[in-house]
Amino acid sequence: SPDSNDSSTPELEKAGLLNKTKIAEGGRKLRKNWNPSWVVLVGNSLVFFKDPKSQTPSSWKPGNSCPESSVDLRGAQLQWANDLSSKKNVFKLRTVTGNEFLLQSETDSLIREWFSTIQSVIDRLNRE
Ligand code: I3P
Repeated sequence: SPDSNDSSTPELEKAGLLNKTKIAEGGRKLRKNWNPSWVVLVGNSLVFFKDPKSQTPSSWKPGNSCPESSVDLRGAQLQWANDLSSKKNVFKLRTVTGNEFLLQSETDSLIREWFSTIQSVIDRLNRE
C-alpha cells in the first residue's frame, strides 16, 4: 500500500496469545498472577490486551479494545527464565524502569518466535 512506509504508522511486527504475569514494578517484587493476554508488538512497544476469549460480548464494542498496559522496549532486556517458573517456555522481559514480566506459551516454536522477534526490536533500538 502507498502508506506502508509512513513513519507515523508503526509497523505491526507480531500479535498473539501468550500467558503473562508481571513479577516486578519499578524493581519491587510482585506476587505472580498468570493470565492469558493478547500481546501485540508494534513499533517500539509491546502492548497487552485482555484475552479476547475472556471478554463479554458487550466488551467487543468498537473502541472498547483499550490496552491493559504497554511496555517500551528501548533499553529492555530479554532472557530465558525457566528457573523462575514451574511452567515451560518462559522468558523474562525487564524494562529500563524496572518492570518485569514473564511470558509463556505451551508451544515451543511460538515462544521462540516471540523471543527472537522481541530481541530483534530491542537490538534495532540499541543501534539507533
Ligand atoms: C503461585 C501460583 C503461580 C506459581 C507461583 C506460586 O501461587 O501457583 O502459578 O508460579 O510459584 O507461588 P499463588 O497462586 O498462591 O500465588 P508458576 O506457575 O510460574 O510456577 P512461585 O512462587 O514459585 O513463583
